[in-house]
Amino acid sequence: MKPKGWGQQGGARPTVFLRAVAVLAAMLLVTAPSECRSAQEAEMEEFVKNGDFSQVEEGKPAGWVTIGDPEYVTQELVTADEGGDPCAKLVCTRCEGGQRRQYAVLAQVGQLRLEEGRLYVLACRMRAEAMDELTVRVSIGDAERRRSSGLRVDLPVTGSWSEYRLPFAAARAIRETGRLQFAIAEPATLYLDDVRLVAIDPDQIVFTHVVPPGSGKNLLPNGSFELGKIGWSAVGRDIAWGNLDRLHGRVERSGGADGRRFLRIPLGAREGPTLYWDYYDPVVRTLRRMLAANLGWIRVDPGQPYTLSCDMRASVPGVTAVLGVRAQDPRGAGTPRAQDLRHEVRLTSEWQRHSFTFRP
Ligand SMILES: [Ca+2]
Repeated sequence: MKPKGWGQQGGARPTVFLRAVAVLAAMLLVTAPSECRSAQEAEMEEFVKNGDFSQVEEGKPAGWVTIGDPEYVTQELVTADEGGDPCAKLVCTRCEGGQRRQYAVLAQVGQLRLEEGRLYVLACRMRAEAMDELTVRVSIGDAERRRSSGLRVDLPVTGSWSEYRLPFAAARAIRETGRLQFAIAEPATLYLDDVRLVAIDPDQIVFTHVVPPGSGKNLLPNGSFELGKIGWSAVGRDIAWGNLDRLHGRVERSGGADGRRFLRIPLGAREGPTLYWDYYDPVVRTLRRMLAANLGWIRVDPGQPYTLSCDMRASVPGVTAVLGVRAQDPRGAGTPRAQDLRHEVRLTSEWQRHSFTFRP
């Protein structure tokens, strides 16, 4: 989440105080598609041929091919045996840069049949050897028209087998010219197995990582920070990159507008949070805006009015803050209700109630 205007005005060194009975950034509507699972998924239609790589033709996986520019890429696809279980092994020994970034690609062409707007899950297992970037680009698209199906993601891989599960809504229909591909951009070895692409029924989706409803009217737990930082984060979900993977600032024990405690986020100059990041180039950057977001999705009724409100004040009058919610829809990104809703406010040095009414 990238809230706009959440930071300082001018060159002063303000401190933003945030006292939320609601929040600064709430995550709304039931679901993160990557966190959902369909009970009947296993019974759904399969679209990938020889996804378990049990069919072998002349030492190579049947139904699978390699794609790449031979001027820049040298690669070979074979069937490997991992403890009695056959899998695909893509060995890339040369991957040189041309005008464009070059890839060694393991692909299945012409088997897929996707309907526009329908929900699918692509699942597979992967591991890699001698890979520096530890990244595999997985995508489904129309190769002839060079258009994505809506699935195009860089997945982290390691030397050990990992399972992957990628729910997505098809952005367009995919027919005979469709291509499912796993691409690497360096000399390395990729192992792939148990590739499955199934259609899922939105009505069968069970959502997880949901905030359970409380006894009161407020849908946000610990909105007053009386329990400290419990239930809060910097980006609204658990992440494993950068040094700002948790809620910045501290919970003060007295002086709150509701109860005793409140969240204080220092921003600006030396007091501000610093992002350290090393992918690809080393970055040390003082941040001038910072987010406090609740953990977990909150179930809401689409189209109904909801109000996000909180008490805020700043050490310097005129500081801009933003109240916001992120809405998600079971059908995934790109649907009308999957959106970020923002409301910008100006703070004074006194506690003041700010509210934002919206219809998700
Ligand atoms: Ca297998």
